[in-house]
Amino acid sequence: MNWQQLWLGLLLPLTVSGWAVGPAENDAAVSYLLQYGYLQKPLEGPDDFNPEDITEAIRVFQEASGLPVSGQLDEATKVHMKLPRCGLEDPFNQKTLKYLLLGRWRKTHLTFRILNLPSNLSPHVARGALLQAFRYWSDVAPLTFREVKAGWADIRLSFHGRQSKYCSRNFDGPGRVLAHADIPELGSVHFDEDELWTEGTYRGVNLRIIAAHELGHALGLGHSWYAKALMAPVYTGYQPSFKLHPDDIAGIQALYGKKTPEREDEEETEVPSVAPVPTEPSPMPDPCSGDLDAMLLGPQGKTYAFKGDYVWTVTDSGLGPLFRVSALWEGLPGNLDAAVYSPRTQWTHFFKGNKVWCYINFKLLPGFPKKLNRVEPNLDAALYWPLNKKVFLFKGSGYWQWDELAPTDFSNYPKPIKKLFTGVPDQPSAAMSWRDGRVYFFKGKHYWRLNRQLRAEKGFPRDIAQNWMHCRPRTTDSTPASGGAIASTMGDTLFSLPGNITFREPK
Ligand SMILES: [Ca+2]
Ligand SMILES: [Ca+2]
Ligand SMILES: [Zn+2]
Ligand SMILES: [Zn+2]
Repeated sequence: MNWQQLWLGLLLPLTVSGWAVGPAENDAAVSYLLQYGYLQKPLEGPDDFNPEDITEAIRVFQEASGLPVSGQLDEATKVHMKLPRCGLEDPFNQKTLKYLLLGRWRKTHLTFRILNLPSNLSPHVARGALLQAFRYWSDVAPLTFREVKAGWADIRLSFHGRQSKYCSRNFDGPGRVLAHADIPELGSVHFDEDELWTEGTYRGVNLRIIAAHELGHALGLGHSWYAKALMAPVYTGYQPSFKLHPDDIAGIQALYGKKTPEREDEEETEVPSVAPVPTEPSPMPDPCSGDLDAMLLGPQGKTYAFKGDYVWTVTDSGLGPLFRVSALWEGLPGNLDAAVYSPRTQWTHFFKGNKVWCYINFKLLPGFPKKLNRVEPNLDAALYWPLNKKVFLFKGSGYWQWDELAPTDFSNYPKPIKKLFTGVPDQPSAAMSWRDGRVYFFKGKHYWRLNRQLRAEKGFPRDIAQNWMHCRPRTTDSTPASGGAIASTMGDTLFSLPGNITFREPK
């Protein structure tokens, strides 16, 4: 028996009054309840819905929508299900009925990039609406948002149609779903290109209000029970004097705290919120450039890539956001020479100039940084080799082998890299042993994979950007024009959004 028969056969007797809808409408209602998280598909059995669950789902939906609670698919409920809304689910906070928190950025100074603009609104007006959307949140919480016109940004706004190569969620043409966004710390905010985006009029869909709602998600808020809240799932239309609802404000302040007067002064100066370092940060690197200072297979098997003042994680499905190095490892400078984690000791060593830092997880061990004195300063790279449980340090054409737990006689070092590692370049920019038990060397835009005999495998070097950083091959016209011009191609092409592109593990 399929669910439709179940619905008609079992639910009908429970909902006799006013039940004059056809199967197509039931169908639409159930898929709505499923899509927005009111109804869960049972794990086993195809589409085997319990009619009581459907009634309960309708009841919750009616309550959340401020409708008379009947548990029946009445006219008001059907109309409400057709209202334009956000594409995200409604897993409301059923305990407190307050705002729901979905995640949080570990920093409060965020960058954003507008990758393209809607075609029916003047770029100037559209940009103004998007910038104001950020302002609603930065007015009530100690958050700052800085626009970047190129390279990586924490929050990336773009418009796409029914399908996008760069997004796993489809849009549905004009009406219904208007936009969707990722929760922290992913940062994608997408608008349905097929809507009539407007500003300052009751016609169409107000870009500013929808953008503010989606930014709420991007900052970590879920949907609110309060129909008047910005974070309510349904779009209630243009409001000339739009303001955040107290529930929206309470939600964002639960995540990031209240905006204090002192912090207000800082807003323009972009002071890093965590572990300020005295120097200005270097520009955010583009992970797709392929250039690296260091690579690290850290605790819990996490892969970190370092460049300049920034570090990001590399996963099978995409890249994590870029963090200041000092935001993760307190007291650690950027522009590192080398990094290595040893599962044997749990120590992570970082090298820069003539200094070495040692952390366990993200905690600096007492007495560090220390001066490097038995190996040369300005190392190129470092790796841990699980087969002999030693740390290897590289500089120029030479290497040192170091036992972390025993006094090491370095008098025979450095030895030529080529004596132990075959087919790899001198002066690597980074090196590591990875989860697959292989050793990797990185230099410039290329990397080499070594077999267990430490010999570079056939088919290498390969491209770091494509195989590690999830970047698509660059084309000359893939960067959107800056200055508010409408870009015809999605700037997203330079970045693969997590979850959308299958990771080709380096072979
Ligand atoms: Ca739509
Ligand atoms: Ca290096
Ligand atoms: Zn939403
Ligand atoms: Zn999308």
